[in-house]
This record gives sequence, C-alpha cells and structure tokens, in this order.
Amino acid sequence: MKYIQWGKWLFLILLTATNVRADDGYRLWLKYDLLKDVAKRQAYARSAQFIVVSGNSPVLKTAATELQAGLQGLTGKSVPIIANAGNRTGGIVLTVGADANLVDDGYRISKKGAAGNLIISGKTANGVLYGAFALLRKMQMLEPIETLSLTSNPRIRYRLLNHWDNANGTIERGYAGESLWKWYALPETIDPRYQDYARANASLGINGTVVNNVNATARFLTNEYLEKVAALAKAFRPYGIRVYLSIYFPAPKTIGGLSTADPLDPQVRKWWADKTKEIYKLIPDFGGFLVKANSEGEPGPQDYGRSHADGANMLAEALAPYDGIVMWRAFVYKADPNGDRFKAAHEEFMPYDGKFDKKVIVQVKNGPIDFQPREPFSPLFGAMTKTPLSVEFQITQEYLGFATHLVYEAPIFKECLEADTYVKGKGSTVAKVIDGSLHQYSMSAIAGVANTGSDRNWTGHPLAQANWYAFGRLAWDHTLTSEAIAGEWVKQTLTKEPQAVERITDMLMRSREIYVNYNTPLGLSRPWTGVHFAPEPWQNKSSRPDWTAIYYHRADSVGLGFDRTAKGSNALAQYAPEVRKMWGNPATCPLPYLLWFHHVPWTQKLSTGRTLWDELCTRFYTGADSVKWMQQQWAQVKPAVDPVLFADVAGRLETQHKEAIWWRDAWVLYLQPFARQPIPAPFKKPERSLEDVKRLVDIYQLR
Ligand code: GCW
Repeated sequence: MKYIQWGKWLFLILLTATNVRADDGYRLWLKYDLLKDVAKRQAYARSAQFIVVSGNSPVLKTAATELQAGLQGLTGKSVPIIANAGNRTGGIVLTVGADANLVDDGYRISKKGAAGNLIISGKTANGVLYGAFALLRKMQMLEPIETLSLTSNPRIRYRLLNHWDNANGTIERGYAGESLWKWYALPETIDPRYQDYARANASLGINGTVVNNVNATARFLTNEYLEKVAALAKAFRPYGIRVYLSIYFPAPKTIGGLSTADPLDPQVRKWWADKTKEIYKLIPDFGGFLVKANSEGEPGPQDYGRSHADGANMLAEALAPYDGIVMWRAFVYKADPNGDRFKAAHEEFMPYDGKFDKKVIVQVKNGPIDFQPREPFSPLFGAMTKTPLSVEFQITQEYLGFATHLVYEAPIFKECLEADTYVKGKGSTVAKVIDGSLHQYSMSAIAGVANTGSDRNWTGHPLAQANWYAFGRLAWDHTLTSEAIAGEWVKQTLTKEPQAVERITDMLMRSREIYVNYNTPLGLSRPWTGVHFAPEPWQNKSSRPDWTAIYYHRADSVGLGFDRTAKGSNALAQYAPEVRKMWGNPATCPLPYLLWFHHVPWTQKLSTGRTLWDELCTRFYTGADSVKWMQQQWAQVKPAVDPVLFADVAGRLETQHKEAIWWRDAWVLYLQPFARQPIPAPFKKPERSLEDVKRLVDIYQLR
C-alpha cells in the first residue's frame, strides 16, 4: 500500500519536472520557447548567427537584446551582439537611416543576395524595434525568413492604450486585478513588470500610454506624482513608449490656488503653461493630455460658459513649445428626458468643427452610446470633417461579461473601422477618417481602454490577451483580418498544433456573435447604470432617465426598440444620406442594427422569415446553446494546450454558459408579457420565474 502511494507521488513529481510546466500566462505572446521543428530551428540559426548594432540609442539596444533573447530561445543557440559585421555574413544588421518608403515608425526587412545579412532598417530607432519584433513574430509562426523582404508602415501615428487606473490602485472597469502601477512605491521602486508591460506593447507597435483614469484627480499633476510618472516614463522609454496623462480640468483651482479654472482666464492659461513646462522638465518626451470634461459629472469649460474648443485650445497653447498633443474626448451627454443620448456627441461637437487648435485631436468612442456589444459607428466619424478624429475602443470587457465571458474583440473593432460613413462618397470608411487619409491629416490616433491588471496573466481571462494583441495589431495596420490576427496570437501563445489552432481560432471568431445573441441581439443595448454585468431589463429607476434600462429598449405592448427615424428622435439625420436611407427603412436596415433605429412590432416578419418575437427567442436560445459548443471545442484542444491554462478557460466557459442562460431567461421572461406570444418550438420555457432571476441579480448587487 505504502509503495503504491510512493509510486504515485514519484510519478507526479516526475511528470511535473519533465512534461508539465504550468503556463501562468505571464509571458503573453512573447514566449520564445525552443522550437520543436529542428529543421526550422537550424534554418533560423543559420540566418541569425550574430546581431550587428552600432550607436548608443537605447531603443536600438532594446531591439538588439530582444532579438538576441528571442533567437536564443527559439533556436537554442547563443547569438552575439557585435558592433561591426566586417565581412561576415549570415547575421542580422540593425540600422537607422533615411528611407523614402518609410514613415517615422515604419521598418523594412530585406536581404541582399542569398549569402548576405538580413537587414532590419528603420527611419527611427522605434522602427527598427518594431522590425525586430516582426521578425521574431515570423519565426514564432514558423514562417521562412531566409528570403524575407517586406516594408511595413503604421497607418496611424499615435497608437495608445488608455488606462482607467486610479491613484489608490483600483481600475475603473478593470477585471484583472489591481493597477499595474504601484504609485506608493514609485519613484524609488521600479517593479520589473513595468518593463514587461512596455515590451509587450512595443511588440505590437503601441507607442504611447495614458497611465491614469479619465475620471482624473489633480493629484497626478502635483510635483510629487509627476516624479512617479517620470519614473514610469523612464522604464517605458527604451521600448519607444511615451507617457500621457489624463487631467482634471479644475486643477488650477484644486492644486494651483486659483479661484477659477476658466480656460479664457490669463492666470489659468499661465498656470497650465507653467505646469506643462514642469512636466517636460521631468519627462522630456511627454506625450500630452487626455481630457474627459463636462461628461458624467466631470467638470469642464462649460462650467464657465466656455466651449470644448476653448478648453482644448488652452491646453494646446500650453503644449505649443513641445511635441505633445491634446486628446479631447467626445463622450458627453446630458440628462435630458426629451433628448436622445445617441445624438449628444454630435450635437455638442459639430458646432466646433474646424475650431480646434492643430495640436488637438477629438477622441470619439466607436459607437454613439457606450461600448455596447454592438453599436453602429458614431455619426461624428462621418460629420466632423475639419477636425482630426481618433477612435476609442474598449478592450476591457465592461459590457462583455468582464473577465468571465469569452469575447474576441477584433471583429468589433473591424466592424467600426470598415463601416462606410459616405462622407466623401462610397468608400469613406471610419478607418480612412481616423488614419488621416480621407481628409489628409498628418495627425492620427487610436486608443484602446486597457484590459490589463496585476493578475499574473495580465488580463484575467487567459484568452482575453488576444484582445490586447488584436488592438495593437489593428492600431498598426487596420487592414489585417480578425482571423489572421487570431491565428497569429494562438500560434504564439497557446499552441502550434494545426488542428488546435484552427479550433481555437474558430471559437474566437464566433465568440462575439454568440455573446451578442444571448446578451443584446438585433440591436438591443444595455448601458444602464450599475456594474454592467447582470441582466436588468426591468430597471426603471435612476437619478436620470438615460441611466435606466427602459430608456434604451423601449419595450411596450406594440413592440421593441428605439425609434430614431424622423418619426422618432431623428438621430439618423446625423448620418450621410446613403446611410440614413439604408438604416432608416426597417426593411433594409441590417438586422444587427434593427432595434437601434426602429420600434418594431412584435409580430413583424423579419428578413429571416420569423416574427420579431420568434427571432429574438431564437437568438437568445441559440446564443446560450452556442456557449456549450465553445465548451466542446475547448475540450477537444486539451492535449494541445497547457493543462493549467486549459482548466482555467474550461472553468470560465462553464460559468459563461450558466450566465448566458441567465441573460436569456431574464430577457425572455421580462419581454414575454409585452409580446404576449408563446416561446416558439423547439425552445423550452425557462424553468425559473422572472422573480427568481431578479432575486439572483439582487444577490449579485448586494453590498
Ligand atoms: O463606459 C462608461 C463607464 C465609465 C467610464 C465612462 C467614460 C471612465 O461606465 O466607467 O468612465 O464610460 O468612458 O468616460
């Protein structure tokens, strides 16, 4: 008996020591484990016998050391870094120089002759760093590098993460632990994780980060905190990442001792100019300011009878001597019982189109409301033609099931980027608006609200790393497909086994639609107040009408959905005539957007041949069932992925299934008394009552 027990232990210990090394997800997509394919390994080693780099640029040095570490990991061979190739061949040369085909951060990888060196060149050191990471990516994906010849330029200039991180270490809408920034310990203690954060971003081409929440405190502008921010900037700098700050608009009052924060007051302007000077002294490559003003209770220029343009231009003036920019958010809406929140940003910003300083970029959320599982593109993209606009996506899953539900977001980003605004005729996509090509702006930006936190695996849900990855890749090149990006990520992060890659990619690709089906199908939305997790379509009480659920879905005895045609709020008038025409007619409006624009009768036949009610039920039920399908897919990849990671994801999928049924039941049971229709076959009536579901929601919200 005793021997059997010992034998079991010994077996377990051996298993742990040899095969099974738990993957805690920390290394993200930058694993660089020894390649199993020996021929590939040798081929790579032959092309990478040494790395040549000269000069003292810290970013270039980073490129060389990253390449060195990556190559050694992948090939198992040590690769020296040398200053001069002499007449040696078979190595990699990193070089910065003029190149008419490159923009600032772009890179070129090329080889002169079969026996020559592989040259990674950039116009700037950042470009070389991105080229080095691109080469490593190719190798991680087992692609040939011997004859590589490619030129790659970022389509967007400012590629930023926005952190909604607070001074006390919490993260607004963060689901992966605490903030990565240890404010208390800074500037003296530098967590090594700051560097790992920077390299992950640099590997994607992200070149900036806003480190604090847009619901900002003036504390970050005090000298004490600026020293801490400067320490972060120093840690990120060798990876080509610049630091930006969210500002609290009344800071001149709260920390400056002034009696006003009026942007037209000379003393206030001087205060910002002085503060900006102080910042640049500490952080010479400071990126600039991000501002949430006169939005959701945040103060702003309107408190002094001034406009968004007045506020933004004041900050631009302060930044004028430096290479920094102002990102002014268009996420504004007032508590107007007769208004339509959908229209608010357009109403408030259009009067100022063309009135912003050239250092200002207006940052617009992808949709008109608030990061819903599916929204039509914000009408501002097709309207503000005289102001550079950037798009703000949300990587963190505020409305997408937090860190529990699997939702691969590249299709959400792409849907917006590829949407046609028609502002300059057919083909005027949102992507072309924000990359500056449509209206010929040199200033272009894209922002993603980060999903990172102190969890060991960075993102809570292990597969949510794919969303950080996808944002970065699309920020560099929005023409990449969601599927290609998913495949890249899976191969670098989870497994190279072809069938498993295919299965996981397929899961990722379907996950968003599955979520929408059980959560908000056919253009439903749910931006009501609260934690944004639990279903609460019945919620009808709040301090303001646009923070209730009934404001959005408008269920009544006739039908469901928000009428935004000329008969309703007429929000459609904010779009170009071509868009208005297509979306304004319920017969031609794409089903995914239907209830965004129309109040549709319950018995109305849709293009699927089903009535609205039957179609809704079909989506709620098949959506919840499809989570089972994802569970089955995942079960099949078990032999190909790390066992600890496998179990983690399997557990989350199980919870997701339970909660998908919860969402389904909540909607169906709540809507049925309005629709007065039976649940169509083959679907079965929920086993619980609406009261049961409500009770469950109450429990989740207990304090
Ligand atoms: O999505 C909403 C969130 C708020 C957020 C706000 C914004 C940072 O619920 O938590 O505040 O948007 O984007 O400003």
